[in-house]
Amino acid sequence: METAESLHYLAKTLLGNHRLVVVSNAEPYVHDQTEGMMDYMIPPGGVITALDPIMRASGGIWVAHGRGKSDWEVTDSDGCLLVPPEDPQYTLRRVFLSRSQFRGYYDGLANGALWPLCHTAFVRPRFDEEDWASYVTVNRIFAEHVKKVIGGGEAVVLVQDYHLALLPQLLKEMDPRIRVAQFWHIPWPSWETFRVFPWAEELLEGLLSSDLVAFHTPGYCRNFLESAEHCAGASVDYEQEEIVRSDQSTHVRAIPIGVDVEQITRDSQGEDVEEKMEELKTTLDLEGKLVGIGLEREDYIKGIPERLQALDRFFLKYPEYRGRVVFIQVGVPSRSHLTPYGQLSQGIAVMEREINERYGTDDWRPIRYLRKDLSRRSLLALWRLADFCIVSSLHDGMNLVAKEFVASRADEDGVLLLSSFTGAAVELVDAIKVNPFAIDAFADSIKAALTMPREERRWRMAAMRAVLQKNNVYTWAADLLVTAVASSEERHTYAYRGGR
Ligand code: GDG
Repeated sequence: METAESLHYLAKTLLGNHRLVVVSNAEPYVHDQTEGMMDYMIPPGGVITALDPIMRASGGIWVAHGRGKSDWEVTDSDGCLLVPPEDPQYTLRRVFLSRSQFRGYYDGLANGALWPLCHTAFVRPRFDEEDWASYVTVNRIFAEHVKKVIGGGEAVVLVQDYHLALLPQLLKEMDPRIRVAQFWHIPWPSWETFRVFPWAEELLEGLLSSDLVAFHTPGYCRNFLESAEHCAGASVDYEQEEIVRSDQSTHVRAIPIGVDVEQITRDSQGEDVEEKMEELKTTLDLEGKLVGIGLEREDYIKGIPERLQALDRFFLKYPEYRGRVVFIQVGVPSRSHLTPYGQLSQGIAVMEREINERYGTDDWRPIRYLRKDLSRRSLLALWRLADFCIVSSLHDGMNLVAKEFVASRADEDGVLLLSSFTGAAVELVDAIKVNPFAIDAFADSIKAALTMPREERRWRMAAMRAVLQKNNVYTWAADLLVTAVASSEERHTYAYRGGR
């Protein structure tokens, strides 16, 4: 099992004289004022947790879009600052994007087209020429920044996610010696779905310039290999998971992201979390109740309406649980200015009200919906209070919430109901699998979770915790780095030999 320290050592040894550059849309530190004083926050999420230690180890450079209100007050004229702010160890270089560039590239192409295209959630992608033009422009802007930070030296560049698919090609065109790996955090669709994307070939061109393209699961890798074959006419070696075009080869690998299990286990047992649990029991009226939890960004891929439908069916079919079960749903507002997200939010509010009116009584409300971003401490407290946690995504690259819930349960109790359509389901085989589209069976699974004997809950949770310990977030970062370096070495040897 890797640790932050072993990763630190590995990064130093492996990188040698190479600069490490991470490029992502989201930045690891966001600056804003709190009560008139300069302050910053670390946005939640696995990518930052995983990559921050390698960056600290290598003293590398992280290039990301600066979105904080006070971001530009703390940077130098190149948009750079040293982070973490109290203990500077690496450079964050902020990319400035105009409002219209951001709207076209991020809201339009990334979240209005690629996000629904890659997830099977039956939301129609929106393809707009102007959004594509912004996407191309912004990818070029990012490439210029990376070029400046590398300054002609040797570098390993880890590109993150679907916002920056053209970056590998742009970087290789600037300097073929740059080693590039792309990690795609969301699913890759079947080639028959992907081929409707009007710029399918251009997007693949961009990605196939990488030495390595990595995904969370072997299924997404397979889809990507097939897309390269059918949509870009590449020659694919399925056994070696390698794509060959002219004199270049690209490795494709499944490198599933993990969480920092040790840290979450420690934090979740802290006194502050226990105090929070007591507070929540009172404020949410949970004393003597069976508690369920759901927690995510309000996104149509997360299956929140389907979950509410299943709870509705559960209270209808199993009236003996009325008055005894409280389901807490945390829905963090997300992308709410985009039409499908606004509609989702309104639909959820209606469902919540209807269920509470249908079954609720003067002293019992079945659904407690918290529409806000909670503190880490509150999240841990809620997971620990839960008798069951539901992750019912219609489709999800990995889903870190499922893993974090398991990591927070050092008591080896609590039941995870997990959608079969998440990347996490490939590893967490001891969760109760649910199909969020099959409402009646989903309702029965909630009943099964509530009646599961303690011994079964214990062995299932213990088995899932063992899986998480074996493949934690540092293992992910180490695998990504090792595979990126190995892939680029092979590609260079291959090009040197003039291809096959
Ligand atoms: C994408 C892919 C893939 C949530 N609410 C609050 C909060 N969170 C934290 C969770 C978790 C993170 O946000 C969400 O991560 P997920 O993986 O569940 O989902 P996406 O945002 O869709 O992430 C996904 C991931 O990339 C990584 O590759 O797993 O499939 O879609 O860490 O704990 N954190 C705080 N307050 C909240 O209210 N502090």
